[in-house]
Amino acid sequence: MSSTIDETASAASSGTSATERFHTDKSPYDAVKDVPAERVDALAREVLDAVYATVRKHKVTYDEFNALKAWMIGVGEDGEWPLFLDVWLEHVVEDVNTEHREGNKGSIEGPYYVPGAPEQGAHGTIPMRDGEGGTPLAWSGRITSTDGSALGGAKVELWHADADGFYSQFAPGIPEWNLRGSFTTGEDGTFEIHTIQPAPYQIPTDGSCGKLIKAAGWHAWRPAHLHVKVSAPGHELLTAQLYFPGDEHNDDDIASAVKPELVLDPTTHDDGTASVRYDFVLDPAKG
Ligand code: MBD
Ligand code: FE
Repeated sequence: MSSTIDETASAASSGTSATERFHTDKSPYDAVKDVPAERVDALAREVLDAVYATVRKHKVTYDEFNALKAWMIGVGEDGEWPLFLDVWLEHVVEDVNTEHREGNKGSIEGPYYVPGAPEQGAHGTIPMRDGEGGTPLAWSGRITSTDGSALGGAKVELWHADADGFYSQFAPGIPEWNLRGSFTTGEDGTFEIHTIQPAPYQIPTDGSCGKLIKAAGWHAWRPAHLHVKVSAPGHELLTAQLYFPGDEHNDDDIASAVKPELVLDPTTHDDGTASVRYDFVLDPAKG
């Protein structure tokens, strides 16, 4: 099973899917139109000033300048701008946008979210294949507001890689909604989700992001992680990831997206399954 997927999963397929996904979901051109000119001017100028300082400091050569041009052209051709930006830039954007929160602060979304995952109710099993690999995981939790009140009708959208590290809709050969589900809390704010533990994830190494990683002597790994979007009426949307203790990449995530409060504390049982409790606190929306 994993060898079939290995042969066909590629940077080109997951990069192109992520780029198409972005066009579908994020109305990127409207967003560009809506950024005020003063912000564009200040941000573009300061980023360029930082680049000029680096060029002068290191006396960048024409070979290096042309390597950069060729590489940037390649990132576009591979559809890997979403991957590049989510791996190397999103974590700091996420930080500054959630630092005011009293509830959960969250983590990056990454390139592989798809809206509209099938609804499973308050207690349910995420869509998965017969014999889906990986340790079965039962996750129960409760969603409250910062004042402690239970949030009934709150949503947990969960998506994650399979035990081989592949995401449905971005690697070929996996059912459309595999390991993607939406759960809605009962009146008391609780939910219980049955899924499997995902594997550590290596970002595609055969595309332009992989070229950068190889050329710089970095590694391509993210620790195993569960992605969630948690939402409730009148509250700020929480985008987060949850991690597993002891993963060797918790301390050197290529995407710099691990926070200690997001590491789960699961219990392993004699039958080889695991269970965990993890709750969310949402901030009321401002204004
Ligand atoms: C992922 O699965 C991911 O979560 C991020 C942030 C980047 C690449 C792949
Ligand atoms: Fe991910």
